[in-house]
Amino acid sequence: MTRVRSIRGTLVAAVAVALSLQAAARGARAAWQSIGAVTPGAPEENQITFRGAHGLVNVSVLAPDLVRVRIAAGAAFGPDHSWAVIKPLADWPKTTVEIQAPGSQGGNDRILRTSELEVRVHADPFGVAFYDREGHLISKDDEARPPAWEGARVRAWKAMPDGEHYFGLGEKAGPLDRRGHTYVMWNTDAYGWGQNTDPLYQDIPFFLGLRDGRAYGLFFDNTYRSSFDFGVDLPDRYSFGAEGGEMNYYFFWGPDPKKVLNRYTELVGRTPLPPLWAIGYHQCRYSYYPEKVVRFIADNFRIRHIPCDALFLDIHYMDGYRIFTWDKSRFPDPPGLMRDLHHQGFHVVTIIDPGVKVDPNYWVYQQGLAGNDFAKLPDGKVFVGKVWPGEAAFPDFTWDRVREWWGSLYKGLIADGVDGFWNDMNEPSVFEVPSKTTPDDLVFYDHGLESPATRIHNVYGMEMSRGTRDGMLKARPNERPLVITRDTYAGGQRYSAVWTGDNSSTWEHLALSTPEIMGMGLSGLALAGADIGGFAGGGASPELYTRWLETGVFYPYCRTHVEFGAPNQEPWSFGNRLEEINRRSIELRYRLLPYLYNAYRESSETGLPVMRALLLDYPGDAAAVSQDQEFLFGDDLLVAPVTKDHAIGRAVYLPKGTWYDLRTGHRYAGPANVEAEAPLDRIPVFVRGGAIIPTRPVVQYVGEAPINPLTFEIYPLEAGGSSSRDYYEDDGLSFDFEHGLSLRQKVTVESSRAALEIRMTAREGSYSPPARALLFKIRAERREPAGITADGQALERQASAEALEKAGSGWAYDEDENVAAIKLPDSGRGTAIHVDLGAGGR
Ligand code: MIG
Repeated sequence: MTRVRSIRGTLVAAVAVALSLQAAARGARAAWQSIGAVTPGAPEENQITFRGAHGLVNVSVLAPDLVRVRIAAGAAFGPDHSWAVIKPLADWPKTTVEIQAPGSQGGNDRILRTSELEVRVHADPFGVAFYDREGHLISKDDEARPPAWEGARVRAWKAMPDGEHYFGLGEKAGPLDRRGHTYVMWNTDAYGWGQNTDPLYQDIPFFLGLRDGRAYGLFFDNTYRSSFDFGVDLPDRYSFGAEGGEMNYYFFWGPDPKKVLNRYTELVGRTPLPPLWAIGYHQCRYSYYPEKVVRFIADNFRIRHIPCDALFLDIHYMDGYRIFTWDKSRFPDPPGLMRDLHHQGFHVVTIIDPGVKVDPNYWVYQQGLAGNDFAKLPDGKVFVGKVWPGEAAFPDFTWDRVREWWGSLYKGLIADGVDGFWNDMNEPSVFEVPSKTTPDDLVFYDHGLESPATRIHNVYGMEMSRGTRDGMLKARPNERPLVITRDTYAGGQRYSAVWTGDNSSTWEHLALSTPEIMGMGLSGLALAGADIGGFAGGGASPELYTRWLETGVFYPYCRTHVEFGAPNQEPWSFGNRLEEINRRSIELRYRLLPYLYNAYRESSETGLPVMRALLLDYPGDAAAVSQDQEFLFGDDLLVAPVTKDHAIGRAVYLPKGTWYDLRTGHRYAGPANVEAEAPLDRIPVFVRGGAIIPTRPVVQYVGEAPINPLTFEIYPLEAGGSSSRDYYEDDGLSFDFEHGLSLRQKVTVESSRAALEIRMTAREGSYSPPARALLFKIRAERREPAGITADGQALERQASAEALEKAGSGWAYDEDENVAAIKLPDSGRGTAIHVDLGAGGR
C-alpha cells in the first residue's frame, strides 16, 4: 500500500494558507474598501436596512437575544440560502423591537431595542455595538476599522477587551481558549494532524465570547474559506472574514453560555436523540477483513465479556473500493454474516466514501452519469480525481435530487443488514493534487446558482451526511439512524455524529482530544469522539491504550480505531491485566448508559453538549474557564483524564460545591485544587453533591437485557438542601417517542439533619418498560439508617446486599461500601421514601 500524502505536506500547506490570510489582513489594509457611511431606511417590523455608497447593511432581530447583521457590497444582497440555518427570520415568533434614532438630535444612527438587547448602529462610518438593557457594553465593532472588502474578500473587526476569552469554532486542535490564535475554516484531510495543524476536517464558524462570566455568541454564516484572528494581527482586536460571500453573522446574547448554545442550536439545529446502540462501545480498525476476522473479533468480545455494540467495516469490505458493493471473496455472504452478528448483539457500520469509481461497468457510476449527478468542471465535463478506487467522480450533494439518489443507494447494504454508515473522505479528499481536494472552480448546483467549489467545499461533507441520513430514514422510517461523518459545517449535528479524523497514538493526542471535543460541544456537535488509542503512528502502547480508554468511555461517541498495518488494538490486545482494566472501563460506560442517554435527551432539546467544558457551568470562575484537561460528563460527573505515562495521580481543579470521588466516596469541598489518585486502573472522576444518577446493570450490548433494576445513585446534600433529576426513557431505537411513547419521572431528594426524603413522581408518557425493580442507593452518607419506609410502610432490613438482591423489596446497608440500598418494585405510580438517618446528624 502506498501512502499518498505526507504529513509534512499537510502542515506546510496549512501554514502557508494561514500566513497568506494573516498577510491579507495585515499588510494589505490599505487595499481594503471600507463600507464607509450609510443611511437608514424606514424600519420594517423587526429589521432595518442601511444603504451606503459601497454597500448595504441589514440588521434584523430574530429573538430578543438574537440579531442578524448582514452586509453586502454593491446595491443588493445576494440570494439568502443558508446551509446551516433551519429557522430563518420568518419562522421566529414575533418579538417586540423598538427602532429609533438615539436622543432628540435625529441623524442617521439608529438604536434597536429588544427586551434583552440594545443594538446601536453608528452610521458614519458604519459600526454596530451590542449593549445589555442595563447599558453595559457586550461587544462592539472596531470604530477604526468598519467592515470592508478587498476584491471578493470580506472582513469585520471587533474590539477585543482584556480578559475576554473565546471558545468554539468546532474541531480545532490546541488550547480550548482561542484568544491569541488564528484559525482557518477549510475542510481538510489532515492525516496525522498535530496540535498546530489548522484547519482540520470540520469547520464551524461559531464561537462564544466570555468576559467576567458573561457570554455572547457569534456565528459567521459564510461557507467560503474563512478565517478568525483573535488578537494576533492586532493585539486588542479580533476579526473574521472570508474569501467570498457576504459579511453575514448572528449575534447571540447570554449572559449564560448555556443560553447562547441553546439559541445557536435553535437556529441551526440540534443532535437528534441517537439510538441507544450508537452510544455504547464501538470497535473499529482499518480494516477487519475477511469475514472470519470479523467473526473472531465478535466472538472475542462475547467470550471475554467485554461489552460492545457495534463493529465497523472499513474500505476493504468493498469490491475494488467501489462504494455500495461487497468484495465477495472476503465477504461471500454478507446477509448471513450480518444475521449472525445481530444474533450476537452487534450492530454493523460500513464506511462509504463520496468518490464513485470511474468504471463504465459499475452501476453506481452508470446511474450517476445517466442522472447527471456528478460535480462538473466549468467546461461541463465530469470532474475526475484519484482516491481509493483510482479515478473517481464526485456526487453533487448540493442538489436535492442527487442527495435523494445518493440516499437510495444505501438500500442494498441496508437490506443486507448493515445498521449504520460512516461517511469518510468527504472534504472531499483527492490524492496526488497539491490542494488535496477538488479544484476551486468545480461547479455545484447550489439552488440553481451554479456555485464554485470555493463556496461549496465546506458544506460538501455535511450535505453528503444529510443525503445518507435521509436515505436511511426512507429505508427504515421508524429507526433512528447512525451516521458518522468526518466533515461537516455548522448545523451538521442534525444529520450525523462526528469524529476527529486521523489523530495519532501518542500521549499528546490523548491530551488534545479533551479540549478538541469540548470545543466541538461548544459549537453544537454533541455526538463526537476521537479514535480511542489513536489512529496514525503505528498503534498505542499498552498503557496509552488503557489510559485512552479510561477517558474515551466518557467521550460522547466512543470508538476504538487504528490505521492499516498497526498492531491489534482491541481491549484485550495488551495482556490479561490490562484487559481486566479495559473491561471495567467499558463496563462503567454501560452502567452509566441511562445517565448518558438522559444527557443526550437533554442535548436534543437544549443543544447542551454531553462532554461539557467547565465554563458552561462556571462561567464566572476563571480557574474553571481555563480548564483544558477536565470536563463535565453530563450534569453531575467531573472527569479528569490521565495523559502522562507512568502517572499515579494528577492535580484536579474542583469548582465550587461539594464533590465525591466516584470510587472512594471521599468528599471534597470546592473550589479546591486537589491531588487525586490515579493508579493505572482508574482516572479521577468526581460526582457532584446532591447528584441523582440513573444507572443500570452491565450488559454486553444494549439490547441484551432490559434495565432491571433501574438504579438511582444518590449523593449527599447539605442538611436543608434538595435536588432533583428528570428521568427519561423510551425504546431506545424508534421515533415512537415523538408520539408520546416515552416515560418521564422526576426524582427528588430532600435532606434534613435526621432524614432523607426521596420522592419519585408517577410515570408520564405511554412507554412502559418490562416489569422491574427500582433501587435507590444512598452513597457516602457514612451512617446506617435507623429505618426506612416507602409510602408509609416500613421496609424490611435485609442482612446484606446479596440478600436484598434476592428480595422483592427492602433495604440493606453495606458499611464497607458506605451504601444504603433501597429496593422496591417499579410500579410506575411513583413513591415517597423516608430514610430515618437516626441520631448523629451531619
Ligand atoms: O485515506 O478508510 O479518517 O478513519 O480508517 C484514509 C480508511 C481513509 C481515513 C479515515 C480513517 C479510515 C481510513 N480513511
